[in-house]
Amino acid sequence: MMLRLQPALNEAEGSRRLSSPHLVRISVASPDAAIIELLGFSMIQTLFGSLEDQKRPGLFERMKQAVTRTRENLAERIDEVVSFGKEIDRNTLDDLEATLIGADLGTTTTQEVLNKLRDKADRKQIKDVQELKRLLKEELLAILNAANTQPVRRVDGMPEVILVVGVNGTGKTTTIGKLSQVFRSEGKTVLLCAADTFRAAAIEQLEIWGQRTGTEVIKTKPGGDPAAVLFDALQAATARKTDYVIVDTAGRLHTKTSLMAELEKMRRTAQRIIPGAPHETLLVMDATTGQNGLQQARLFTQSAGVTGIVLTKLDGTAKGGVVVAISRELGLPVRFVGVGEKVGDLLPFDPKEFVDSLFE
Ligand SMILES: Nc1nc2c(ncn2[C@@H]2O[C@H](COP(=O)(O)OP(=O)(O)OP(=O)(O)O)[C@@H](O)[C@H]2O)c(=O)[nH]1
Ligand SMILES: [Mg+2]
Repeated sequence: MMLRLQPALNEAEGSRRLSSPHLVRISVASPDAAIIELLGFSMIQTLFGSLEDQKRPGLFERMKQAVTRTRENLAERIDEVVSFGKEIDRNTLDDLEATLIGADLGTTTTQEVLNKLRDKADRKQIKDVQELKRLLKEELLAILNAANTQPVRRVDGMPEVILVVGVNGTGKTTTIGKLSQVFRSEGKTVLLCAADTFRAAAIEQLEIWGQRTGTEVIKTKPGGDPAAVLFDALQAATARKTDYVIVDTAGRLHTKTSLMAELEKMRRTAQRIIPGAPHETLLVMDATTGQNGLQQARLFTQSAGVTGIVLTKLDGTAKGGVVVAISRELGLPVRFVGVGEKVGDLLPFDPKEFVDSLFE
């Protein structure tokens, strides 16, 4: 039996990926297993997902893995600061300050959290280090839950438009590739729009992600008008009743004013073609840049109508506490986190799961 395998279609995230359609011959060797001979290599795969898939840890485990260094930096330091069995008073909490700042919670957020804890310590409500951690988790969770803007609801039958913005190098294009994979694996249709026309390489990079995830890319010539290519993409998406359009944008800050004007023009264009668009404007932030990244992010939140955050490179940092600082200081929810460079390395952000993963 010969089959054509479409890359990435109906694949659970992170499973074996093919970069282009492959002809395969399947001979069923047992009721639930098939030997798949791919041109060039062969592998054994069950009919209902690869062996690799079955071994994949759940989302919580993946989050835990991604924040390993942050956890070491936070929860384990707390154990060092607060000796076992010792009653927690104001002085102990003063020692905690450096730990929280070290995990990149930021000074404002750290002070806010510590003030709440000091009140409790004064009333002798923190018996031991376990209690302290539980209260700290509660405070962090409350901050994360307070930021809960929702995307604009799409009109039925019209595409949902997601504009992806952020400083260059933060991971916009990579995130778009991963996001496309998430939607495609849910059976949705997606169009990518290459509106970062400033660098020729930017368009090519998006096209590679398009091939990887089996998603069409609407593009123009390098140097073309980003709003014009957005116009084309939205017209195509409307005609085809595509579920999602994800728009890549440029991120250079040295042309800050023109970049913001460019984004504004794109928003107006989107609005003219699709009611409510862009429904979601995701600001991509690099977790490794910590508080500096937060400063730069403010420029976008002030003028680009951001509705949610994607925090990338959480896998490479001990300062994952910046998630809390972002939510608190930008007042915006983190929607996804990037935990690696591969197509399956995007996790939906769940505040409770995140806080638990920092302490368990
Ligand atoms: N470890 C890790 N690396 C990531 C993650 N997300 C993106 N990267 C890497 O970060 C680098 C920059 O990513 P891009 O997607 O090109 O960033 P960009 O924002 O589109 O950059 P410009 O187009 O220059 O504005 C690449 O090497 C990515 O592989 C992540 O979650 N974890
Ligand atoms: Mg890019």
